[in-house]
Amino acid sequence: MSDCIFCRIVQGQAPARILYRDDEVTAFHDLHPQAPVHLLIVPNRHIAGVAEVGPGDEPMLGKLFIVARRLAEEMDIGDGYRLVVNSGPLAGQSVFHLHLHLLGGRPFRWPPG
Ligand code: DGP
Repeated sequence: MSDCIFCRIVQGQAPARILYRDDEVTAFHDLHPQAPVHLLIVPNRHIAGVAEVGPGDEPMLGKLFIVARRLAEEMDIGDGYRLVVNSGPLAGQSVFHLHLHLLGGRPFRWPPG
């Protein structure tokens, strides 16, 4: 989708600090980091969010987690990190292209705000 910022990043049409890319997913630094490490892992194909995932998406969804785990180790935060998916505006989703936040490098509280 040409008006989707994450599609534009995936397609190399918008700048981002990309850390990982394959034929299914792309990972890059969040523009507004909420922790010393704050990465976003996104499917290359446009999917607006969790509400749109369905049968057939299992490999891609699994890949998001495998890439997150690998990047957490590479970023030296493997001892403790948080994975977040905001689904819908009420939960704070602001970019409507599915993404997994990988946050680390500081302690996190529970419950989240
Ligand atoms: P969410 O609120 O869960 O939809 O998270 C969207 C995240 O995307 C938010 O942490 C900020 C980040 N973000 C928004 N626009 C850009 C952008 O143009 N580039 C990058 N790298 N991150 C962005």
